[in-house]
Amino acid sequence: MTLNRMEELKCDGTERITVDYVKGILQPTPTCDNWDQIWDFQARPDDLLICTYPKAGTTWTQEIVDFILNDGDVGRTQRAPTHVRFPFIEWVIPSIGSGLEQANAMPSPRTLKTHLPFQLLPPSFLEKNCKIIYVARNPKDNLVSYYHFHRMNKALPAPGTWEEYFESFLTGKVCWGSWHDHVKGWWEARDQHRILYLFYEDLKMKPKHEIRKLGEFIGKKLDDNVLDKIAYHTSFDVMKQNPMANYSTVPTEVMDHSVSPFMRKGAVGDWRNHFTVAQNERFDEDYQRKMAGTSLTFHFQF
Ligand code: PPS
Repeated sequence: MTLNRMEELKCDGTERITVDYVKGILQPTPTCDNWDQIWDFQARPDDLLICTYPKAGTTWTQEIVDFILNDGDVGRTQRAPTHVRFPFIEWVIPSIGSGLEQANAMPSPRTLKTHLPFQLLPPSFLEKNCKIIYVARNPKDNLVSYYHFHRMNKALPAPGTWEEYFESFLTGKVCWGSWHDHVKGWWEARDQHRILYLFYEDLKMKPKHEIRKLGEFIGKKLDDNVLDKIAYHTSFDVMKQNPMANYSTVPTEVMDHSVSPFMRKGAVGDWRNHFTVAQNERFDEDYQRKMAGTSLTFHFQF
């Protein structure tokens, strides 16, 4: 199966999107077609950017950040769906619009989202010294979540079988490229820029501690009442029921939650329900090789 220009079809609601490469990184074709404008994106000094490899806990972090910025006010965080509150700068769905247009029209201070690897981050974010929050998730759960997301989201190519997708992920032949390169690239950059590097598993294990850390980075002191409120409203079960945070407002022709809900399991260790013993061994051997020499470590289960 070749992923490049796999289907010469637009995402018009019935067919899958096509993919192509930007500087060696696989991207949806509309992103490739708009790459010059995305690269030239003009950040503003008070922009707050949330950056992740896809399915690492972006939406969860966006919800927490919005709650912090709005002092725990539920009504204000429910003013619009996540993708409106946080323009996704490299995202273009021909039938819906582009994150770039949305971001350019947004008044400051802006909250933005990207999945770009560090080397593809529009340079303006670093030139303007913007605050960036990076969230990483252990790759086994990240892979499983991404696989199910491909199944339900027509704005990504069809994943193929589980076995095929497993290989695509390991070889980095998925949109936004290799997980290993992504997490390492941002990890190495964190000390040179205003980057807060967080982990999905920490958010899960000690949510209030991580929410407080986010508050400090953003510059908001949170009292215990607000902290409790944010932890409650950003828990998996509550977010799953919140139409402004669970992507149910996206047309079914793009995201079909009956195939797999966006808010699927929200767990650490679900990979054990998917990986065979042989796949796990192959994954671990590949992981040791690709992650050798980095100080990054992950929790794969509790
Ligand atoms: S995306 O499409 O890249 O923006 O997706 P992203 O938001 O990064 O990842 C979606 C996964 O995060 C889970 N999620 C949560 N887990 C725990 N707690 C909360 N509050 C929460 N919100 C979202 C979501 O369920 C997806 O993971 P899986 O494993 O598929 O359930």
